[in-house]
Amino acid sequence: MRNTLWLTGIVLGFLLPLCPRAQGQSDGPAPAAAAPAAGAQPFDGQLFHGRIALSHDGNFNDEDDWGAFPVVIAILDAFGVKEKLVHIDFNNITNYNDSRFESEMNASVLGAAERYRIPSSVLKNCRTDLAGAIRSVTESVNASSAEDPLWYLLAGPMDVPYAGIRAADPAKRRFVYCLSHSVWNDGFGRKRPIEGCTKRDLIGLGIRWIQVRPGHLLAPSTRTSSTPKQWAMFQWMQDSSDERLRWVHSRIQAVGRADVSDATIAYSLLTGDEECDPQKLESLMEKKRKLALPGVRRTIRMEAENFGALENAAPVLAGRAASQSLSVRAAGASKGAIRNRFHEIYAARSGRHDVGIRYLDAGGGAAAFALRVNGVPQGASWTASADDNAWKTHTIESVALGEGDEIAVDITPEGGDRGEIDYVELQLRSTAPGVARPSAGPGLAAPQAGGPPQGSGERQPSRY
Ligand SMILES: [Ca+2]
Ligand SMILES: [Ca+2]
Ligand SMILES: [Ca+2]
Repeated sequence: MRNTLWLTGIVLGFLLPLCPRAQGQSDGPAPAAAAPAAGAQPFDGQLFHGRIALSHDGNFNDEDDWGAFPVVIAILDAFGVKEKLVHIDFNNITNYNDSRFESEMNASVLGAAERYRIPSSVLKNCRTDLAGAIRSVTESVNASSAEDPLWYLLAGPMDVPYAGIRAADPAKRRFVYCLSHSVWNDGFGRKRPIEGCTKRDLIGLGIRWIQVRPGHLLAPSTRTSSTPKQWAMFQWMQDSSDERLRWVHSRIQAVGRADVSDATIAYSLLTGDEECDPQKLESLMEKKRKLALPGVRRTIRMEAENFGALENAAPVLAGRAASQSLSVRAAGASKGAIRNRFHEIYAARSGRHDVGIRYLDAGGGAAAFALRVNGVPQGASWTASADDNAWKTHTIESVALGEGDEIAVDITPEGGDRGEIDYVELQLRSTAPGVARPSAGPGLAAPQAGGPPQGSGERQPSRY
């Protein structure tokens, strides 16, 4: 075992470039100004815009991908977009391996590919052909354009995606959207047995990062088991007349608990709904109900730690107190800022938003904050002067914001209060009149242009 690990380490040393350890001090240039406007609307209920790539572990640490991977493929099948798959890397924990985990993951991937007719040419097993997996990522990125973006669903650690994207043409990377839901996969969080790249490393390469909420509703379980009542939420799958779904259920059972939270990324990509649950999967896969189009998302949370440029500011592991467990703090006593281009999926391309900035009022000083859009100050600046060490939201109402605009928050530390931001959350008030929206397909709800937006239901911001 030790020899195997040692050998693996040698091989990986050649294949995987070292990640820069700069945790956001200055992550390269801000994302490019030009925006492929259509790229922000991946799916209109009928047509999918671009190509899909998947990244999964499953060979170490956690069994969940054995069940989640087949569910992802079943979701893509149910939406009729599985032909858009161009790349799948799996078993992608590169510096450790458990051979029992590896063979279970192989069974899930190969079994899903056979049942759902996924061509073997897109399957890249990182255990047997790591170089080929990385090359496939690079080729998928290089084939990207505004007309044909790549949607890369990251359900494992960042190392293989990083290696593949880093080797790709820098000019193509902005047509790549990386979606992730897990702090652990993102390279942060509680004790990780593996060390590797973080999402900051990927963001530094110039891709567009889309943070998906964790997907707890798809994981009715503890870390090791589910109760009979929790398993019952997936009973419809075991009882299905579709042999494929019964097999998917058997793969979830192999995990030992009902945790398919990785699948929340695919559901979110195709619906704009970040709160998938077993009932919604049943409606989609078993009852085959047409879903309402997401229209325009009313609430969009942009994590501070995902901003393209962190100037004199760095991510801080803040635990449960912060959304996605991370916040951003000025790196020293001098002024800092976070800046990002607005490229979120299913967002209004132009509209007015109430912009809420979640910040910590740390003791020992009154840090000051200010919001700018395209360099223009929005509302008045404010200070964290109560010194009660509480997280608060400062809202600036009715800010005009469109696709590609640059959102910035300036941070001015004072004394012991360095100025700390968790996220920037947008609440849509109205879309701009005359904004073109895609037309609805048969049986789908038509999204509205102008006036109050349609949506898949207002989602209250939640702590997670
Ligand atoms: Ca995973
Ligand atoms: Ca303070
Ligand atoms: Ca955060």
